[in-house]
Amino acid sequence: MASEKPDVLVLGPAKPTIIDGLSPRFALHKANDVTLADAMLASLAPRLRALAVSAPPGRIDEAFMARLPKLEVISSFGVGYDHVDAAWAGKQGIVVTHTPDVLNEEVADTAMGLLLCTVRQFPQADRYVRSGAWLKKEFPHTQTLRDRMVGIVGLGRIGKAIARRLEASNVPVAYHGRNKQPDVAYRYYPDLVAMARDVDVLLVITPGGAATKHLINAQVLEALGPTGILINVARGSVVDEAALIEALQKKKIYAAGLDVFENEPKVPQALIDMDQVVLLPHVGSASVYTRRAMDQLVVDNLLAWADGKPPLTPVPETPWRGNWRNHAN
Ligand code: NAP
Ligand code: 8YV
Repeated sequence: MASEKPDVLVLGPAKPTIIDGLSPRFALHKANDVTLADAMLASLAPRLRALAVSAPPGRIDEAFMARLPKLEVISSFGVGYDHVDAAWAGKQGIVVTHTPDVLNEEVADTAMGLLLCTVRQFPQADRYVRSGAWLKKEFPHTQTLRDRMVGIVGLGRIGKAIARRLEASNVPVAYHGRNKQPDVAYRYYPDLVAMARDVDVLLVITPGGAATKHLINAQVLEALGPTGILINVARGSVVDEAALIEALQKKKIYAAGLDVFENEPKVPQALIDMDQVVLLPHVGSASVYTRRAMDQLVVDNLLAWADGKPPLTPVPETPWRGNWRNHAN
């Protein structure tokens, strides 16, 4: 029997902040991924108007959304929403929301940590102490940030938070994106290969998806050169992983620090085997504090929807047009 409360399908793990925040107002239905949601859709689809995505649960594509004729809102966890076909949703009047800004500082901290670990080899130094090698000789001296310029690929909300940290560390910054930003003093490179040639570190923090797929390819890595370092905190899809492995193996670049991978959580053995690579398991935003703020924003966007108010953080492809599709309040 249909409940008085509006139905919400929660796709992904049942996180306490999301479940506790939504339960008082909504009748929740939970499925860990889109495949498991399948079985529920037969009965839910005709009346379901809202999805909460608590972690990327597989692709929320046209085929999935088209089965939900009443769908009005998808409140998705994470600033990146490459798992949702937002362009298609926008054309149907479905609003997609995400969780920008609340994670900027955390991800920027992670990017700086990963950069320092890669340049100064802190994980390798930690392993050195634990293995007892220090008892025999001093840890070899490392590369430094002192003589390096960093080229940020994607100077958006998070990119700017990273740039501020680099400025505070007296590290010169340049950036590449599709557009020159009028209020930004860092040098702009419309040509990514030209920037790769001029800088010593490429730090990638663009969105994922088709538009950025393999933006960092063999040519860019070649231009970065044998002393160059690649840091990727964006999406695995942005870097051609096979080309990166080859560039590292053939010493065409010096080192890499990676938080994201093409086929997560699978990391190619070739990367695991290389000592000049620092690997993190996609932990850019993964502190208890920041993840809670992201979860809360998932909740708050749905509460806004339930109250007939504008979404707090819609994605650009689904801008607020003044009313919710099918809304009856
Ligand atoms: P944002 O504010 O939208 O910034 C994205 C930047 O990328 C913009 O400066 C944009 O500049 C540039 N860009 C977009 N498409 C591009 C393209 N095709 N080629 C070159 N540059 C392009 O996004 P944000 O909030 O900073 O987040 C950025 C991304 O970081 C997310 O989408 C997500 O994929 C990733 N992320 C990863 C983690 C993690 O845990 N590792 C955590 C959070 C976010 P133009 O428009 O001028 O091109
Ligand atoms: C999350 C992220 O780790 O916000 C993003 O785009 O990549 C991260 O903050 C990711 O959404 C977890 O699935």
